Amino acid sequence: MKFESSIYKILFIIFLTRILIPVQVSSQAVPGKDENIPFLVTFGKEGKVSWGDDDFNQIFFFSIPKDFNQQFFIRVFDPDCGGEHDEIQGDFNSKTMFSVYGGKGADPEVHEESRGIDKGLNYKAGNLLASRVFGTEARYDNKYYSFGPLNPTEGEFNMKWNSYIFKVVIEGIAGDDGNLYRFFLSRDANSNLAIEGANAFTYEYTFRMWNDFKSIAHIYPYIDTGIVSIKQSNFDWDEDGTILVVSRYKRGIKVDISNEANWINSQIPIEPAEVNSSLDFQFHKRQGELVKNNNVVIRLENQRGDALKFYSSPIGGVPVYIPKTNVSKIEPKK
Ligand SMILES: [Ca+2]
Ligand SMILES: [Ca+2]
Ligand SMILES: [Ca+2]
Ligand SMILES: [Ca+2]
Repeated sequence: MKFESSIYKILFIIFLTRILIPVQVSSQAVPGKDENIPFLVTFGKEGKVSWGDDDFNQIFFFSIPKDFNQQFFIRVFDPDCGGEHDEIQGDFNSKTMFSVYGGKGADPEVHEESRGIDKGLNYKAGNLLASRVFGTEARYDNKYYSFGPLNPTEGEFNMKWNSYIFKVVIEGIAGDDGNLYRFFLSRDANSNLAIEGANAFTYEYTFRMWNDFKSIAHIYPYIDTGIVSIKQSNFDWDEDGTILVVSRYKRGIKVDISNEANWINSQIPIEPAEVNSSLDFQFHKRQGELVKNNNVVIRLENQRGDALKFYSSPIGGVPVYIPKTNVSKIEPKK
């Protein structure tokens, strides 16, 4: 019996390890685990904005904590545009350029142009560390390509976050098809091994919704000190259900939504209780007739017009609404 119980213990520990480790590892996936977004998307520049990408480029930032002193890799899943996952228009003819930048100019907190949201500014600021153009390539279809090895100190150091910042610019340089892809920030070239304390963020998010009714996508903007209101803008939502804002304070505020190839914006007040935490923007799909292959763009700015970041792993965790009625419920019984 004793022997049996120790076997069960070992099995139980293996079971726990299997469950716990992927949770930690997947936090380095971009889009992140809590976002429940299947893919990022970038169309070739000859495409139509009505397919859901307003500017044919996307910019993501990766932060590596200062105390991590090994080489790392930025892995791209399905970087090609063809075969599985991608959105065809006629024949597959899109070419997508992925470029990794570091050094002075890369950090968007210091260099505003690096954010890539003010048209005409040089979003390619920084040192080009690696670049590759992908067309239709069976070799990378449904597979990873790894940029690197990269040294953390090749990034631009950010004092506030005590991290090195890297930037990846994704451009649809030719064709009209949609390239769908994801990232994983890894310690290893050939597998997904998370870097503890690392994160990823963007200022303008262009992504694909799931092709079902039940999946809810999330993005998690961080509310920094001094923010009293924000303006959300969304593009080409195809009137696909509702976009809700949830926080510790908000049960779910509906925001104004776009339809076909238009930007719609609205203001959302921010309460002091929401500062220094993340908001949860929830994307709920319309029921009835399925809106297929819905690509959407979202961006936010604060009351001063500064863009807000969306983190793949929400800072402070996923916010949970605290109902005010609970306050009276926990009053002691008479
Ligand atoms: Ca593919
Ligand atoms: Ca095409
Ligand atoms: Ca792809
Ligand atoms: Ca759309």
